Amino acid sequence: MSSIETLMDNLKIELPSWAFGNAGTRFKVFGTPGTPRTIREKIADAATVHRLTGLAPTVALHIPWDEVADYRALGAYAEDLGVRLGTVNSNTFQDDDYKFGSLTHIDKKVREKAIDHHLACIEVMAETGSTDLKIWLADGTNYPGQGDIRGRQDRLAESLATIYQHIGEGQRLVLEYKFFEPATYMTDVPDWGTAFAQVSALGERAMVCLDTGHHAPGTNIEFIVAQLLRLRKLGSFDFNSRFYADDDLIVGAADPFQLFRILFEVIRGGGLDADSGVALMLDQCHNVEAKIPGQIRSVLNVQEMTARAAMVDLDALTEAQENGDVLTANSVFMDAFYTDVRPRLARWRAEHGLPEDPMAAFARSGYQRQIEAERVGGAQSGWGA
Ligand code: AOS
Ligand code: ZN
Ligand code: ZN
Repeated sequence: MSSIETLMDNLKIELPSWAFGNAGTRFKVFGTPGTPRTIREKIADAATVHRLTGLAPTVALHIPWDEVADYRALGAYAEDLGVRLGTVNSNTFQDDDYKFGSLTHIDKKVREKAIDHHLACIEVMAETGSTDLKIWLADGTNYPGQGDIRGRQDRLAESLATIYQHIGEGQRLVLEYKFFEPATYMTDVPDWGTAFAQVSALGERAMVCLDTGHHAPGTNIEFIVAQLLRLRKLGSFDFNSRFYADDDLIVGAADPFQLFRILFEVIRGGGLDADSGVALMLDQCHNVEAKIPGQIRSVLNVQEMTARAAMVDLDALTEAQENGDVLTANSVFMDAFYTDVRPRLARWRAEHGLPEDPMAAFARSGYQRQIEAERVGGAQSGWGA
């Protein structure tokens, strides 16, 4: 493993545009002063996170939430602020036509509409220079017998194949899985195995997205990480944390040790190597906490756990594993987890012209006061709509 500082130099975390909008639950969306009204304002907030942390050079878009007339101009605007546009996320879950599914729908016309939406997203990618099309589907059924499970898989495969034909050189289709919600009996892409089977049938440029909030409680997520990396099909992460459902809380907030274990497997599997192609993205909403500091905290949490994971003494670990020395192996692992890397990361930031404490620097910057004065009537993230 390379030195921690080199790892930090190369660590890039993509921010979701929707994290900066108002979000909520089905009970209430709380408005926040200073919330962005446009995608440009969301990008400005994301650029602020990058300026203070040096960790977040790209922003993911969600279409149509972030739809604009001129994507090239949007890309140029982002670059002026020091960031670039990243993954394009499709949306086939907020249209009446998709009540019974989108890419899996029994009606060919609805499937074609959903496919066309993805082709439009690929056109956006050509304008923005984005490499990844990320697909999360709300498709599924609520009652046993409601749909033909097998038929829906077959239609999904067919629809994905049509979309994949339009994925250009240097672009990727990334399929996200989730075992529940909004469908309650079954979802059409419930698990990594289904996502893997579907993308494997497409080709080399189709990959799996692992959202850390999309598994049953108790699932060993780091095992899935190791397996997908082994199979060269781990395209990206949607990082967040959860206590109960798909809570989309700040990554590392609920279970820092789980994040450590995941990042250890990412490093172990070459997922942070320059050519790995594993995109680290956040997929979070900030319902009650401040959004920009929420994103700053999130990228710092990923950075901190990456550094701790990189501190595992691999020689000592391998020796203990080979000797069947269970307790030594475990304590080598835990020693790294318990190491406080914060002073070392503060030094890394100082050496890179960044504030040693980005949270405090944001609080001091006056940025929040300025946006509260300038922005009146902030927009919902798509989730709060
Ligand atoms: C939904 O639960 C998924 O996590 C999605 O990834 C997401 O929140 C967004 O639609 C981005 O695709
Ligand atoms: Zn997600
Ligand atoms: Zn989710």
